[in-house]
Amino acid sequence: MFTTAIVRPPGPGFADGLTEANLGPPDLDRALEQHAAYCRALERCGLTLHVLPPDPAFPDSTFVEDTAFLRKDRAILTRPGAPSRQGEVEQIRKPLSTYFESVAGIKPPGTLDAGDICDTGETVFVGLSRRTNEEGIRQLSALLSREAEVVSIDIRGIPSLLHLKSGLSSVGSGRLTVSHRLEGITFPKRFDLVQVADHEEYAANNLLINQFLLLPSGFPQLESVLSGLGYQILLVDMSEFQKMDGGLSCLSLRF
Ligand code: CIR
Repeated sequence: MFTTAIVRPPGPGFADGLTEANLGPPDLDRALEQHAAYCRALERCGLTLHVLPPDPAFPDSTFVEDTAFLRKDRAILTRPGAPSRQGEVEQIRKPLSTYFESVAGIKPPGTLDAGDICDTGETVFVGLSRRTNEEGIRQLSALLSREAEVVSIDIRGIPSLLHLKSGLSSVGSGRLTVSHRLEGITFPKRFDLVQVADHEEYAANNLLINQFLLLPSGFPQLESVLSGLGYQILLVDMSEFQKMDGGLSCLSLRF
């Protein structure tokens, strides 16, 4: 069970963040409304929110998920691959230290964005991406060696896939939602794959929290498949975050 989430609303410079989405500039007021609705959905899942103040110095800092990987009783601070985002990590250390006794970290020359980490429990898939390098994955594997198998997936040659989780989510019980962009990847047979239609690929990033599955709104095909599988779905409008290459999961750190 998750009990808590760290979130950070977008700040005034939100539109200055990194993006290759080509969907036009985001509307900050709308992003703030969407963020507030996202927070309400997390609360509906039973989570208590720890809300950090927006930080104008870091336009991408609303995407808190990328700065840390959290598991049971341990936290691992990442080292984002984009230099403009590396300063976000120190700001997450303090709040995490209030919840976790052990806070480890990825060290140079390793880089790791937690958006590249898809945790299924015993197996942790990690994207070798334009943000996460081999050394970052090696350090993560060493830190997790006693508790999980780390499987690296090379996504560097896949266009328009920023992070592994932009195209892959674990929705519990060994089930994964998978974007067509990952079709060349072979997953271990024990996983049950739910393929996400090409025109709905953004929804391959979703979030299972306790009894609910948070899904971006506007993707009816996947919504119908997942509700048919018995998931209780909460829809969240993510349009302004999508414009900044952000997936639904990246707006929170859950534990
Ligand atoms: C970036 O390019 O770093 C941000 N604009 C978006 C990060 C999204 N992170 C995620 O989906 N985990």
